[in-house]
Amino acid sequence: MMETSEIGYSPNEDQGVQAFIRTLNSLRNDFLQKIKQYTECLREKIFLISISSISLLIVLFFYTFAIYLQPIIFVDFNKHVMSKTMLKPSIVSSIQEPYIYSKNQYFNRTRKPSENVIAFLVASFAGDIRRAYNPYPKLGEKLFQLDERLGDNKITDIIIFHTGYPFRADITSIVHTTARNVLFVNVDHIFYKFSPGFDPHIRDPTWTQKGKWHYHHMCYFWFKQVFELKIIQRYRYMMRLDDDSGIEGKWPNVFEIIAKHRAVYLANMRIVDFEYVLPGTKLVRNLTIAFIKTYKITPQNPDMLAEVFNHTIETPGYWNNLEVMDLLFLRQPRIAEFTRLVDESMGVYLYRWGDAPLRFIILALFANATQILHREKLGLAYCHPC
Ligand SMILES: Nc1nc2c(ncn2[C@@H]2O[C@H](COP(=O)(O)OP(=O)(O)O)[C@@H](O)[C@H]2O)c(=O)[nH]1
Ligand SMILES: [Mg+2]
Repeated sequence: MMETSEIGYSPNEDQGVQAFIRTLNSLRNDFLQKIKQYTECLREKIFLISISSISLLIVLFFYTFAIYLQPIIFVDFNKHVMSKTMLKPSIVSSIQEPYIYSKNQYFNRTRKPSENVIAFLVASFAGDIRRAYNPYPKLGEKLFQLDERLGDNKITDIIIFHTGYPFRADITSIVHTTARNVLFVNVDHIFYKFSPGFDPHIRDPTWTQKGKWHYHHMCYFWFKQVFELKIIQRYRYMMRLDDDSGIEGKWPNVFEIIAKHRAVYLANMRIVDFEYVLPGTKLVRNLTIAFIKTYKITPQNPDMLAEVFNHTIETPGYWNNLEVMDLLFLRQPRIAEFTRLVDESMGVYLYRWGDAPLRFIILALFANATQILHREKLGLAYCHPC
């Protein structure tokens, strides 16, 4: 038998093996070359993907902070203005006010809320104010007058914001007085709050009515807190009427008039707060300037704004014991920012900045002349005190 190894030494086969090895080598080189190219290509891709991801993360990071962080202005009243950032507060509460009682509940019926609302604020006969009185009998008269005098077909809901609680007899009397739905909304959980950082013990107010800080709480309520209540989010226009104010003669449906004119506010007559009566009133000007500069606001009503700055001792306002407001307009973010700034300055409690001059400034900044209707020009009569 022949040995296999002997056959392998034929010269032809040797050449074949070498050719085979060459092919193998060239295949290996090709393969390595391709792997190298592929790795380089992959490295480039990974590099690009990393760059894109990092950019995306950076964009996301700043976007998130743009939403949650924003400038806050510190106004020291020596006219020094600084900017800083802090968390944005939520304007619209998602928590229903804890104690609400409605005429619908009283009669055990359901009825949809109206489009607009008429709101009162009253204290209860509780003795927590210097001259405690029962506001409900007089309020009943006002509601009766509204049914008689306001041409809205008696469909607009009434909200009575109250501290303390009406007695059962007061509720019964009110719900039988008017054809409208009435909601009694207790506001004890917010009414007695102060601007953050304000210390009510160590300071005395520049103005007192009813109780040490009661008037300030009232201003704070109508300037800021009322717009944060969940119950008013369902309404478009809100008429505010104080319990010592009333409409006289026949009034048309003012809500419809505002809507028709695309207005945002029905103003009562103009009044002024005097610096010598309320020291610190005019400091609101520094805050307004700081706000305009920081937020690059173009005032919509320059003439009106000039009125805020043109008098040495007077700060103007519309006497808002009667007013009709577009709630959508007043809840816009820029106005919420202004409100936040006023809150942080503590001006309502330090200097008794009233809700009337503050509202006037907001209107001067954000509403043009055609968006403000005037009660007197519409020939609508009213009384206060009455
Ligand atoms: N719950 C409550 N309501 C108040 C208080 N002070 C004023 N109000 C209400 O806020 C509205 C305006 O008050 P008012 O004393 O007439 O203010 P003025 O006309 O600016 O002097 C009225 O409807 C009052 O019933 C208070 O301390 N507590
Ligand atoms: Mg009054």
